[in-house]
Amino acid sequence: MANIGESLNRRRFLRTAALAGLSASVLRRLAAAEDPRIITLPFENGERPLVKYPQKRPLIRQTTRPPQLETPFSVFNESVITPNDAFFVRYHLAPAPPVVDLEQFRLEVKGKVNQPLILSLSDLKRFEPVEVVAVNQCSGNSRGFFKPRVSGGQLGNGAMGNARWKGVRLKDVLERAGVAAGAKQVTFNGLDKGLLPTVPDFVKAIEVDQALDGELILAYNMNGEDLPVLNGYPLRLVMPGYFGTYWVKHLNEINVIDEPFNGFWMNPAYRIPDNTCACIEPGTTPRKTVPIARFNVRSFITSLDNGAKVRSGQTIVVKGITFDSGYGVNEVLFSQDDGRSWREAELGKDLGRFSFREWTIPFNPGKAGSHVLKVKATNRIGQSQPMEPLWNPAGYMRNVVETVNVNAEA
Ligand SMILES: Nc1nc2c(c(=O)[nH]1)N[C@H]1C(S)=C(S)[C@@H](COP(=O)(O)O)O[C@H]1N2
Ligand SMILES: [Mo]
Repeated sequence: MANIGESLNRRRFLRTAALAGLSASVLRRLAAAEDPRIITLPFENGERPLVKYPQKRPLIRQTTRPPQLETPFSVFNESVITPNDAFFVRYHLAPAPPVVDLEQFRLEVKGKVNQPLILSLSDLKRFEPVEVVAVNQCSGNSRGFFKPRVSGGQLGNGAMGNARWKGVRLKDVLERAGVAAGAKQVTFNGLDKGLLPTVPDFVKAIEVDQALDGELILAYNMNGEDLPVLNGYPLRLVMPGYFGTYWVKHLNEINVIDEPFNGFWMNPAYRIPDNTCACIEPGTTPRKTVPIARFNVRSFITSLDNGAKVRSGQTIVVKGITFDSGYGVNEVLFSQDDGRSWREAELGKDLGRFSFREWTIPFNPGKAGSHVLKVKATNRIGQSQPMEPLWNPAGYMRNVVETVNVNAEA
C-alpha cells in the first residue's frame, strides 16, 4: 500500500515539477525514493511511510508536495548534534525546494537603508564568519499529541534538530547597508514561491532591534557542510532560541521597512494566544493573539522508548536531551514513580546556550512490573514545563512533562 501511494505521489510531484519548468537533472536530484518501512507515531492515525530524498537518510514522510519530513526520534539518542541527513524538513509552498544556481544567486538588502546591497555568496563570505550551535524547532512540533486534536501537520516529536550553523552576522550585513532612521522592522523572503499567484509568499518579519542584536546569523554552512538543499541551500536565516518559522530558507531578500509588516505568514498564520502560557481552554478561541516567538523549555528521555523492557533490580543509565530559548536549562529532574518523587539528573557537555544539552541519571526499577518515568527541566529564569499539556488552536509550543512507561522483568 505504502509503495503504491508513494509512487503515485512521486508521479504527481514530477508533474508539478515539470509544470514549474524544472530541468531533468534537477528532477533526478529532488525525486524521492520509496522505502517499504512504516513508522507509527504514538497517536491516532500515526502510521507514516519512510521516504528517502537526496542528501537525506530515510525520514518520516508527513507530506510530499511540498516535501515535509520528520526525524525518527531514535536519532536524538545517537548524538546531541542532529546529522544533516537526518534533519527535519518543513515547507509551506509547493513546488519546493526551489532550484538554485549558485552563479546566479544574490542576496538583496533593500528598503530603508542608506546603501542597498546585492551580494553573491562569495561577497557574503567576506564578512567575519561566526558559528553557533542552535536548535531549530517547528512551532507545530508534537502537534499530533494535541487533545482535542487541531488541524495542521500531525507531527510527532521529530520536527526539531540541533546543528552547528556557520555564517555571518545579520547585524554586520545590515550595518554595511546602513539602517536608515525611522526603520521599524526587517522582512525576510526566500526563493520558494507557490504555483499560483494567489498563494501568499512565505515572508517573515522581526523588529529592527532584534535584527541588530548580533545573534542572528545568515548561515551558509551546517555541521561543516553546505546547507542541504532541503534545509535552505545556499543561505538561510538562523534565529537562535526562536521557532523555526523565522529561519527563512533559500534567503534572497532582506527588506528594511518603516511600518509593521502584516503578511499572511505573520498574520493570521503563526500566532499564539497573548498570555504567558500561550494557551486557552481547549476548544475555545483566543481573544487576542501575538506572533509566535521564543521556545519554551522542553526535555525528553531518548534512551528508552515507551513500552521498553528493562531488568528488575538492575541499574542502567537513562539519557535524554533538554533545551530552552537560550537562558540555559540549569536543572533536569527525573521521576521513576509517576511524578511522586524527583531526583536531579546530571547535565552533559555545554555546547552553548541555544543547543540541545544531554542529561543522564542512573535508574534502578527495583521490583518487576510497570514504571512511569518522567522528566522535567527548568531554566535559569525559572521557566519550566507543565505537568498537564497546554492547548492552543494552532497546536503550537507543546512542552508538557514527557512520560515514558517501562516494564521491568526479572
Ligand atoms: N523559504 C522557506 N523558509 C522556511 C519555510 C518555508 O516554507 N520556506 N518554513 C519555515 C518553517 S515553519 C520551519 S519550521 C523551518 C524548518 O527548517 P528546516 O526545513 O530546515 O528543518 O523552516 C522555515 N523556513
Ligand atoms: Mo514550522
